[in-house]
Amino acid sequence: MNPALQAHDIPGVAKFEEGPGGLAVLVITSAAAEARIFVHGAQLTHWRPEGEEPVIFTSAESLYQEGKAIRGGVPVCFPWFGPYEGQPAHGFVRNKSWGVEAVTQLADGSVQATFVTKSDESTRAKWPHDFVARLTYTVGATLTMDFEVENTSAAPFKYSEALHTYFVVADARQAHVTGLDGTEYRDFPDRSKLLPQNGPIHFTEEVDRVYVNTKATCVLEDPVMQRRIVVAKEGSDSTTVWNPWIAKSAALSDFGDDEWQQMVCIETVNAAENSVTLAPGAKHCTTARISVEA
Ligand code: TA6
Repeated sequence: MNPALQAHDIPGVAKFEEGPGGLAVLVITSAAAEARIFVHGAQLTHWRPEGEEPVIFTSAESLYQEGKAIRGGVPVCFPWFGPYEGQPAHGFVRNKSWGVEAVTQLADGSVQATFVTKSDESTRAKWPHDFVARLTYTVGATLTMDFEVENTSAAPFKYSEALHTYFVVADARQAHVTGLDGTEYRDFPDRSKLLPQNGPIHFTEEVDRVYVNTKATCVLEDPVMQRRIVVAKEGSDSTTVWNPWIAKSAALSDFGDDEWQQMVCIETVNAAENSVTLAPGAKHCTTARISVEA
C-alpha cells in the first residue's frame, strides 16, 4: 500500500487497504459505524451504522477500474449531471483517483476523511475551466457528505452536480419515497417538461426523475426492513430519484439483472435550472446528511 496513504491510517479505526481491482480503499471500523471509501472517485461504497444493516448499496457486478465509475455507493457527478456535449454522462471526476487530504477522528468518535481533485490539462480538454473540488465524509451514526467546488479560473463557470447515492432496500416494489409531494420534476427521457409530484413516489416501473427547486428532506420508507432512511441536504435545489427497473438493469453490464429490487437512488443534486454559477474565487458546498430511523 502507498506509504503516503498509510500515513493517514488511524490504528484500529481507519486503514487504507488494497481493494478490488487493486484500487486503494479506506476501511473505517469505528465504534459508531463502518464504511469503505475508494480513492477512485472518492467514492463511498459501504456505510453501516452500529446496530443497523448496511445502508448504502453497491452492485455485486461492479467493475473496479480506472476510467469507469464503481456501480453503486455514492458516485460524484461533476462538472455535469446527465449528458453533456456527447461526453460520458455525469462528468469525469468519478472515473479517476482523487488525492487524500486528511483522515481524522473527531471528539464524538466520528471519522472525517477529505479527498481532493483539481483541474489539469486533461480535464480542461473536456471542460475548459479551472477548479478545486473537495469531498469530506463524516462517518458515524449519521453519514455527512460535504462536496465543495471552488472556481480557480479567472472567469465565472456554471456546473451541475450530484452526490448520486444508492440506498439498500429489501424490495423496491414495497418501498416508497416521501418528502417531494407538491414539487415538480423533469422525467426521463423527455427532461423538457415539468410534471407535478402528488404524494409518495412508488416503484412500479423505471423511475428516473429530476425534482427541481426543492430543498426538501426525503425519506426512503422500507416497510420490509422496518426502517426509514432520512436524506437531508443543504446547498442543493434538485433531487433525483432513480430505480432502473427490469429493462435498464438488464442493459447495464455492471449491474445484476435483479439488483433493481434491492436499491433506490435518492441523489443530492444541482442540475437543470438549479445548475450552479460560480464567480472567480467563489466556492459552493453541497451537503447530504443521511440518517436511519426505526
Ligand atoms: O441519476 C439517474 C441517472 O441519470 C439515470 O438516467 C441513469 O443513467 C443513472 O443516472 C446511472 O447513470 P450511470 O452513468 O452511472 O450509468
